[in-house]
Amino acid sequence: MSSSRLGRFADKCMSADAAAALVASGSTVGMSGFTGSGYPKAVPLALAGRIEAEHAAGHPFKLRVWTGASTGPELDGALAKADGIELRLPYNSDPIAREKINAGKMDYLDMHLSQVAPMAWQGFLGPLDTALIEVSGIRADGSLIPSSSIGNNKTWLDRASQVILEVNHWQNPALEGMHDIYYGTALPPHRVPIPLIRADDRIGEPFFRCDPDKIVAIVETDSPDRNAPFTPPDAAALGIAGHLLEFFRHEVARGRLPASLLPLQSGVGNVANAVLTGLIDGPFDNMTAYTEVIQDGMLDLLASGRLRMASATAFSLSPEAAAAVNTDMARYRDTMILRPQEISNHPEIIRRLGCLAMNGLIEADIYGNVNSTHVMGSRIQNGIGGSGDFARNAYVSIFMTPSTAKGGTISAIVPFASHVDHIAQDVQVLVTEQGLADLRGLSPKQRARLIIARCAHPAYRDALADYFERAQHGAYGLQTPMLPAEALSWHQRFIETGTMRPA
Ligand code: 0RQ
Repeated sequence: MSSSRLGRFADKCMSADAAAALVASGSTVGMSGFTGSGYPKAVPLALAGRIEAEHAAGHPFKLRVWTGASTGPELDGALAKADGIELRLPYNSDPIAREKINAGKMDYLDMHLSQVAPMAWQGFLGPLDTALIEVSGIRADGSLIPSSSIGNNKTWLDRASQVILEVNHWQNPALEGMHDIYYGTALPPHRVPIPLIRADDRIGEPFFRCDPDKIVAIVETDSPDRNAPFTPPDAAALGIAGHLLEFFRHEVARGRLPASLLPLQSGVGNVANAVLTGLIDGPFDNMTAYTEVIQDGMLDLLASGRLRMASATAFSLSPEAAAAVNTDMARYRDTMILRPQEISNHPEIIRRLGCLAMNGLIEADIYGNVNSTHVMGSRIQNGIGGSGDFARNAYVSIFMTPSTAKGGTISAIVPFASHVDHIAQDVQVLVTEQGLADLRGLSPKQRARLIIARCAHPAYRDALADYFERAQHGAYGLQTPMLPAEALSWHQRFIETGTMRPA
């Protein structure tokens, strides 16, 4: 394997096992990785092997693992399977880790992605012992060429006591120059405005700075990023995309959006992908994206010429699209910018640019509160991710979902959300394959009527209308009507039923 990407640090080169031996039990490791791209692929596997061996010998061994967002099976899956994670932040979508979290075997801090780096600097998360970062190369001057995601890498490199680098030869050298690492953030009272006025502004430098004295190991790898393939859009996804395109057309016709729209933000998943693909056939040109992840649909939109450029913090591509981009990186490089997630998701910038935020959900209630994270109120699915950063600050905050889940047996529209991530004020447009509800300027009761009529599946519409009707005429038919099951506070239940007793 060529060592030309190792700069002057070739003597720090070692095996993944030797690097894993430098990580102490009980320590905190800040790893690279964001939605299946740019995560370290060899050292976490070696750590998992070491942890299993320690456990077999009767020695406890756990780590606190911080990343950008979700990663790949070689990191979250392997470490969770080995029962090696004491605490995980800020986002997870790995199925093994999800089971351990819900079983109470792993603590999980589900955070707004824009707040992770500032909170690390504020010190609330505790000290960071090791930064374990995938890069695509090391330059002669010691600066680091980032990989296919940026996430929190800048902060981990700055904050950690020691640094382990994985140099991944699979990543295309043409990635060099695509990144924009901004070093101007500070904590109050020293914060200044972030000088990013348009989605394609470059405000930083293309490389990470790194104190050479902190680098204790370099491990060479040659492994692809791993993301799940996208399934072709189904009828529900196409229906949602159709309603949304009609909405955008209408907003342009009314003069409320420019003809090139405003910078797009799109969440992950098949519905989001279908919407992006749908925009290829729409009338909008010269579009931009200011978002977290560049997924397949975004790439197709760039290739079509409809999208002029995309700013994000990571790729989130299917294996086929990742291979295609990797082969043709020089062509894509000038139309994409990858930034730290504290910038890609920064509330100040999202508000200034006026992003059009489009995110998925688990359930929405008839008043427009959205649950993005917890199935039946207590079981974590993934996490809030960047949806809160964008929903609160967007120009138009859109949530989209098929109207039913689990083969039609569950309505995605419910009387009251079992867990609320996004309050009604942060949910301006709700779309299902049934239709679109524009909730801007509407009171709770007006919202309820529109959501039931436009978004609910016909199989659940009557039951929801019946709930709303009875709630309006019941004891809790107030500003936000509810039946007693939802309306009674803990105190009232205690008093009225006597079923909740203090210990
Ligand atoms: O479960 O995989 O077991 O079948 O939830 O649902 O329909 O595949 O939809 O991939 O768009 O995910 C909210 C999870 C939607 C996602 C969520 C079950 C369903 C399935 C997934 P199975 P679908 P999607 C940018 C922004 C938060 C983070 C975010 C998400 C599984 O969009 O994680 O927005 N959002 N980040 O069956 C029971 C319901 C259900 C349900 C869905 N009502 N009841 N199960 N499911 N609705 C990205 C980042 O921040 C990185």
